[in-house]
Amino acid sequence: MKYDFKSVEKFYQEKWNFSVDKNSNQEKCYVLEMFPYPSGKIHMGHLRNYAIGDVIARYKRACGFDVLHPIGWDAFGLPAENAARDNNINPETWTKENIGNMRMQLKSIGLSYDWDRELATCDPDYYKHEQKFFLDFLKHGIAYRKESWVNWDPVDETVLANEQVVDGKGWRSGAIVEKRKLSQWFLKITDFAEDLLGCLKGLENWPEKVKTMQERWIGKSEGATIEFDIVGLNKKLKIFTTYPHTLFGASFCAIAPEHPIVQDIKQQSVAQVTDTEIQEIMLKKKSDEKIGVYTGINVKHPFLDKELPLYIASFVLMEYGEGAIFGCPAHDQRDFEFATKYGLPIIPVVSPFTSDVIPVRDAEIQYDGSQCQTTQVTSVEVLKEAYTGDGVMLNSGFLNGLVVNDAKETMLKKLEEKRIGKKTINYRLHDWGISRQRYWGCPIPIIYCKDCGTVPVPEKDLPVVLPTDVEFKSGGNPIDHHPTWKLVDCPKCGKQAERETDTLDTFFESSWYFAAFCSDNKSIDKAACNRFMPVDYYIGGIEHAILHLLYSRFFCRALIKCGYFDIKEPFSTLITQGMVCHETYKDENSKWLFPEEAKELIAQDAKVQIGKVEKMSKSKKNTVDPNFIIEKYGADTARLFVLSDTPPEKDMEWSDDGVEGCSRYIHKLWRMVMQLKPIAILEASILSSQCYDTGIQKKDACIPASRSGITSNQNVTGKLLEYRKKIHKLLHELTNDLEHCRLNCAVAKFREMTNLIAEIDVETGKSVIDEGICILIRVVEPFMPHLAENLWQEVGGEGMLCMQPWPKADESLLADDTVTIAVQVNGKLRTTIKVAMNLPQEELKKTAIGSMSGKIDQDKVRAVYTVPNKIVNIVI
Ligand code: ANZ
Ligand code: ZN
Repeated sequence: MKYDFKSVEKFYQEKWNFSVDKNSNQEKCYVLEMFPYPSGKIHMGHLRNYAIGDVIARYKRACGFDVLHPIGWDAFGLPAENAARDNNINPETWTKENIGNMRMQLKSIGLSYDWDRELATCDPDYYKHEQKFFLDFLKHGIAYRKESWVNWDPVDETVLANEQVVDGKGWRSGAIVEKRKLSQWFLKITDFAEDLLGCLKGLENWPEKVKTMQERWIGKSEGATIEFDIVGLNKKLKIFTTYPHTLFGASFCAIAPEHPIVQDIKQQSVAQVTDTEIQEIMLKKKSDEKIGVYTGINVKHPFLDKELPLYIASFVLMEYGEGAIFGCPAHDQRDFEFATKYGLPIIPVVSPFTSDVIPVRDAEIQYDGSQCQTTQVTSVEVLKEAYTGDGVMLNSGFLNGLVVNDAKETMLKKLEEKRIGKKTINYRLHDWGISRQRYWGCPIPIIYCKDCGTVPVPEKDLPVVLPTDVEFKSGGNPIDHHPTWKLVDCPKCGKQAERETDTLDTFFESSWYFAAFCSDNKSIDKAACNRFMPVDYYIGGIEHAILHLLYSRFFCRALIKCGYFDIKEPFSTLITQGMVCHETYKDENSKWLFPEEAKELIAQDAKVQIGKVEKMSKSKKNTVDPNFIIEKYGADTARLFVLSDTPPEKDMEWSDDGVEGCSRYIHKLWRMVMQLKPIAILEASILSSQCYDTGIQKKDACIPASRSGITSNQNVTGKLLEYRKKIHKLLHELTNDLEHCRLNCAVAKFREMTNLIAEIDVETGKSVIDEGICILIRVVEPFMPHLAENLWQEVGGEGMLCMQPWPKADESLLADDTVTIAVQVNGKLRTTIKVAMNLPQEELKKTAIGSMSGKIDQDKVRAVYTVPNKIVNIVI
């Protein structure tokens, strides 16, 4: 007798159908895993992600919810274009082939998807909707075009988003990123910054970590904008500061290399800065090294009779605030390092409360003596780093003696009085640049006409479809090189005009796919969205904690503004699953080895260096192919392993022993049920027919496990009763674990339940075994659906197990059977005792008196009163 997982798995995969019932009147539950990029092969991370989602979806279905659990493909993007270039294959062909392969692999895992709703973002049927959104965004002032500096990847020949630049290099190509100025399309996400920030609080079921990351990304700062006069240039320099109170400590000003004023400065005869120097500074932008160059120009201090040198500095970012700062080295670490490097004065203006020592760096202190009071200086010490904390103001004229907060207020008032500054709220978040100079993306539906300017493609002409006959060898943007595609008649004047050849950032597609899944036709359908949105459980990697989630939240707001629907927050519960990790191996020559290669070498006694446990990655070869595991042990084993020992949100380590263990458990469970089958079969069929008749609705419709027609169970006593109680307790706890997505804990519970059932005496415990097995088969189904379905059939269950309701533990079996009783003597509490619930009165009295032995004289007891299960009062 052996469990033939191969044929069983295949059988049920062909049989299952999980189409959502959109006309159902049951409560909905929308379970979604972040959709994959069709790279061609699933990896362990996918398997873990989808297994987690599938357990939740299957569990919710059993609880009576109308579950929407769809899957699709995030199908646009650069790899398809690279493959096209390298292998001379059309990106669409490449993508569709990959999708075909990955669909097969997903099906072999037994995931309960509604395959009818499958979508691929590269289909014109999908992207035509986003071209319409774009036009609507344009109408509502959410999309706009502006000239802007962009990160240019010279190898991939494309614009990169800031977060695609890692250490100054392109995330994919690794090439040093350059700065270029281009006309680009943007979405006004900044209009929604306050709301996106404010609503984070309401996302109670999101990990704190993710919310903090989003909060930092939005980066709200309160401060001031201050205008400085530029000496010799009839212009003002605007700066943004969060430390306006430190203005008296300013010893220089600095601007970003892209700052427009650089052009004016270069015209000046006193200017000292060259283009090469500016380029050099630009390249150092993302590095820790702070370099700069004095422009030869100074600015006037707003309150002191002195000039501050104006620098161009690498650490001043054009994208933030005003792209300009005043530097106060004593109280800002970046300024401190910069000042130390370029020999600029360091003037302390905040003295920590904790010391009467005023930190001063050598004798460099420079201030206007008439305005600054120095009497507080009691001793002098060399300053080693910036002090950014609270304290009392000094060296600061009208601010002296104030604490930091008051000094901020006072300074703000003064700036406003003098009309040289004002209170400002600044966000780190900037508008979302969506133009990409790539082929394999959604065309932006815009036409440029010499006479009419920028003309939106009329709605009736949508979709603007990508050309298929493109050539990738020459680099750059292939659509732009296409001989005819961009030539078009102007929709306004009819003269020849040109199409926009940029395509949309692929984050555009992933910002609304969850809404498209709600409707039958991949569009945004208000009624369908109202039925299924928001996503109740969204599961995916932490790498999407910022951009994808923020863009999706923004998109919902933008779509609301355009009248598409009413859902502001797309994801109720967010689960960010941890990574799958594996030991790493190298051979004698320090070349990475696959685990299989390492094993073989070790078997041959060859030298293998065993390295750290790290995230599975192709580059380190520490990967295990899920297909191989499924092939060898079956999908249920693969699923069970990635769900077993680690909470979903934690990193897990791959272990061959662990997989073997899961496989053994599956075979053991199968054998156990097969052996007990002759006992279980009759009663199980009673259970199943009862489930069917209950007309299940919503979660409270779960059938009580004990209402299974197994009347004899009501009379079991002694050891058998203990088993029943334990089984029901485990069921209760396991259900609770699933409610809180503690999937690994749930696994532990059903494994314990399996061991318990195996212990029960088959002669006397028939009915308890029967009930136990029925419960067990039902609760393992979300985890090991194939095995569970098979066992369900074997014990005579009717229909598909995955459609059966979730069992409900019998409350009466859960109750604790001991109670704590207060023992009083003459009405005063003296001790407590634990006794069996409903202990007969006489026994209770005896135990209570016994508990006081040595403390009271038993002969003197005059009376004993009891309140059942609560109090015993001894009167002496
Ligand atoms: C003067 C100052 C003195 C500052 C001091 C800090 C401490 P957060 O809090 O992140 O908003 N800053 C402003 N614009 C900048 C830019 N474009 N590039 C780089 N740095 C910039 O940071 C605000 C602070 O960052 C501002 O406050 C400014 O330096 C700097 F003792 O102004 B502060
Ligand atoms: Zn025209």
